[in-house]
Amino acid sequence: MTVSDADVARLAAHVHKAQLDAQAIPKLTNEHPDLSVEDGYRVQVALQRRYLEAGHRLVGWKAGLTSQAKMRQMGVSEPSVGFLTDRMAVPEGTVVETSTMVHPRVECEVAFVLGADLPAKGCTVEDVLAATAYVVPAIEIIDSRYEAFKFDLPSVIADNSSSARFVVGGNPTRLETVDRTTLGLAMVKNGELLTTGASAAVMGDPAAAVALTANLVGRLGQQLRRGMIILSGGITAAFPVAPGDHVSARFQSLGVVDVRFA
Ligand code: OOG
Ligand code: MG
Repeated sequence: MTVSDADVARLAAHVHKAQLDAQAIPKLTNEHPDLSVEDGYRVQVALQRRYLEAGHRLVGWKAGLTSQAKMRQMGVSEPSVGFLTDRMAVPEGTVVETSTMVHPRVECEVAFVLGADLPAKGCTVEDVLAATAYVVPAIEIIDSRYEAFKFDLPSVIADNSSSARFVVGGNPTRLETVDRTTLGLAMVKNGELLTTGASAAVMGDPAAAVALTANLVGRLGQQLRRGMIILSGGITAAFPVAPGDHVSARFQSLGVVDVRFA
């Protein structure tokens, strides 16, 4: 059964409402078992259009499921991408209201800020290195709109790869001054160490995840542009957060980024 344009529009409206209301819905493939990865992206593009029409601005993109830890946790074996808007960006120091999300989780990532456009096709790690102005440490706050945080690849793509909020902080750092494959990370919640990791967990080199994002976004007819921020994917598994929590990502060389929840 093919997924019509009318189905895509209806599914995008359904996911959009779940995002705005912070209400869990069944994953889309329950109702549309034939929903393909490509259909998932059709829904995501329609969802993006709805946000832009409501006045939100596109500020970047994220790679999802780029580490073994994330793939294992979510039971999905392929990366995905999602778009980032100005309203998802949380300034460091603000307190994030968990009640605006269904079941938020945090993950630590290396964020790339682009000083030049990336090619939409055939993008390589070398292209990413040449186009990156600097990197900063980031905490991504993800929130699946699906019941019990359970999904498959087409469904999670339709839900914008669980994008919800993101916080960047620390020290803007030139990429050539760090070893992209060994950068260490400690993730701390309420003063206690949750886990540790290294940047190599993301495809051996987070810049490879940015190149992959450029190519996937290119297939949507869009492009990673100068000035955009690109989240390269969670290094470790994601952890749930609750009101009162304080989470820090302490990155070797890149510094610390913090977020609090209410
Ligand atoms: C999908 C989004 C994954 C990452 O960094 O791997 C993601 C999910 O796990 O809900 O943002
Ligand atoms: Mg992420």
